[in-house]
Amino acid sequence: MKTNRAYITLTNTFSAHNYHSLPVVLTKGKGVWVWDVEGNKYLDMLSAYSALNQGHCHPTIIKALKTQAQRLTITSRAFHNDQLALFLKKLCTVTGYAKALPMNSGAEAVETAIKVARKWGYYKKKVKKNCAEIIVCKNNFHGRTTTIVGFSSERQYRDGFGPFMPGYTMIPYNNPAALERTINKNTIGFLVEPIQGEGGVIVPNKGYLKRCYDICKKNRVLFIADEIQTGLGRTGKFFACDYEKVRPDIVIIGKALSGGCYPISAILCDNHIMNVLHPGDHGSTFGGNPLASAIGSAALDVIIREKLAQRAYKLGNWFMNELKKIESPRIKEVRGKGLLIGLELKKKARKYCERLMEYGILAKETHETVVRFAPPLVITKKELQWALPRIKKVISG
Ligand code: IF1
Repeated sequence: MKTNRAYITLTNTFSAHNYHSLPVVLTKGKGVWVWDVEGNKYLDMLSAYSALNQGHCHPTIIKALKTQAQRLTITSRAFHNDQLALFLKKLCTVTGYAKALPMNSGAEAVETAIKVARKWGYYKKKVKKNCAEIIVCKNNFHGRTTTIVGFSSERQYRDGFGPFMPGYTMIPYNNPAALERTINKNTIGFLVEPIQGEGGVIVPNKGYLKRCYDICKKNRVLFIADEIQTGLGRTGKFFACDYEKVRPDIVIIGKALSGGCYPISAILCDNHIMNVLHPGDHGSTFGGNPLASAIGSAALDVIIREKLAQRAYKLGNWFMNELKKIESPRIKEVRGKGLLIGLELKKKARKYCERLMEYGILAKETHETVVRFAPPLVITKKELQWALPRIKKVISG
């Protein structure tokens, strides 16, 4: 049997050094638990950045995967397949949108939303050719393509990757007045995360999304919500925008849309927007393939059948309150919604994540000082109760 160390050395030899992973090599997962190659067991409190809302290897999703994998995996969109329609119908029925466009990664879905919004801007809003502008927020995270990092405010994400795409204007997050001030006749969209995940689990003021939405409506600007991390139950509602009864013009989803079993993403919008696309305008070899569609269908079933949003709401509120009770001069703030929780420390969080690992809890720091707690939504109160004293010990010990 190889050790964690042996695999890590091998990875360092053959992999690009674009990650600073915690020193653990996982080999098996079930529900909220994972095991490393040396047989140690851990509680997964990261959930692959919310891709695993349904937990590791959910039997319903794995069954759909196996069944479909033996029948038909991909046709390309040159031909139809018998799984896509059912998946998209389910997705549209559950979310209340008229149409969905499937892609693979989150970043690709963000790019798709940008393309659809721009085309809507030129053909419907009649913005002058090549002048469309999209407003984004400071401290955003929408993915890693050259277009997307071009409108990031994080120096490391941009450095060395220019030149960048024009057509983006950055405003501060959580500031509706800035949005109102910045919109001009060429503005076609406002792209926003309902809660900034990578930004450090930043929860905007109550009413922020609604006010921004109203400003967008007034100015005929598309309100585009990146719910890739916050959507599909994570924050205690199906979409985080539901808290403010905001129905975005375009919703972007990914991650848990497959329950972590396959890269599946999508954008959702109504006909008057989606219909700007015509054959040949956009596509993807793997997007909407039958294997992905069968998996996506099953992953949605699990979210609904197991009431994962409601679970996240109840357990998240309880767990966050428990975390707030921890008395330690090291803690700056505990914040979040549902089971997307950030514990901000006054110093660097990496060391604490390493210590949590020693206590059997996997969590990952974000923005240097924030420990993110985002376990699979299938977690039980008992399992959270198991984690609490360990977290307390690491944070205050
Ligand atoms: C990595 C972070 C989380 C996202 C939102 C789009 C995407 C993401 C709101 C792109 C992706 C991932 C990327 C992943 C780590 C993870 C992450 F720490 F980097 F920021 F979740 F918080 N919109 N977030 O959160 O989706 O193309 O990756 O499928 O290692 O870069 P993708």
